[in-house]
Amino acid sequence: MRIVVLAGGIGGARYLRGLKQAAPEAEITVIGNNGDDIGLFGLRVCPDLDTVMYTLGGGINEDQGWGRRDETFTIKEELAAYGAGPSWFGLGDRDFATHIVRTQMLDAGYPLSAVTEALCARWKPGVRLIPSTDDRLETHVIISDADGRRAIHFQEWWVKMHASVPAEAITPVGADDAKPAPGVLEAIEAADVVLLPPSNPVVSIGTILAVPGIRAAAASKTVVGVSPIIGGAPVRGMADACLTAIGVETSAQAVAAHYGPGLLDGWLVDTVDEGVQVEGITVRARPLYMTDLDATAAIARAALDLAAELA
Ligand code: FO1
Repeated sequence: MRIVVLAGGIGGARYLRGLKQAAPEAEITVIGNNGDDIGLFGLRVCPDLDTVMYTLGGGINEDQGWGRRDETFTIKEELAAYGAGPSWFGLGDRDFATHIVRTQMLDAGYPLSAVTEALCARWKPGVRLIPSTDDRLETHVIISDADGRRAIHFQEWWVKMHASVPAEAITPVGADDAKPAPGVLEAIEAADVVLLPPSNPVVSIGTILAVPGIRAAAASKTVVGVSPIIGGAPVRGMADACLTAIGVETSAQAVAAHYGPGLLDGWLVDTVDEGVQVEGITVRARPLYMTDLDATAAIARAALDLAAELA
């Protein structure tokens, strides 16, 4: 079976671990979000691609859900001693090596998709990981605060401000002109099913879908999603702040309606949301907390079962 997954960071990566257990024989292609990518200290940092790669490759800091385990922060401390910012983004020493290799390869002319493949040769995530695009794509957030109305990088809003200032708009800068990375559309065309994990529907999956061609390709397939919202609240992260910014209510029903029946065929909601209905989309209620690997594999299996029914 060929499965394509559109994945953000922590939620996507953990879901993928369950999917690998649920479908060990499947050929899984992961299309990763680039909207969180940021240039720091002259280096290209791709948090969501790295979170998937480290999680599936056994190198993730399990408590945080991002960054490397057994990490040290000597470089960060040394940079701070020079007053070289930003200090609010925690890059560890081991993680720095990934960004150095990535940046060296990008500077040598390799596209991000080839660089990601090279990094994965070390981590062996057991899936094919492709960025949504090789073109520059970054999510920016429009805010108004004491410094006036301005656009800031998504990571500044998310990590530095903890989304405490309301987002007036969230924009995937560069998306309109971006082309899907090589292999993205081909993988979707060849897929038996496209899965949407419980990733952020705005800044993760929404940004992948904003790359021209990806949404249309996925829409022609059987698509099953897992709600990131349980009982009216995000399971983790600050998806509610992102949904509010685009005028979507924080509910399992509203997120499915936002994706729309043109894209989604099936939608898994948690048992507390049993009874939710969305026009044109088949909804099933299952326990959706990814408490451990077996629980996560059961969620992935439920998505595949629903897809098989709807195909
Ligand atoms: N998230 C934080 O909350 N604080 C950090 O300092 C931080 C550093 C960081 C470094 C590398 C990396 O790959 C991810 C990192 N993240 C950090 C997570 C990341 O900012 C976001 O959670 C994701 O981009 C959202 O998917």
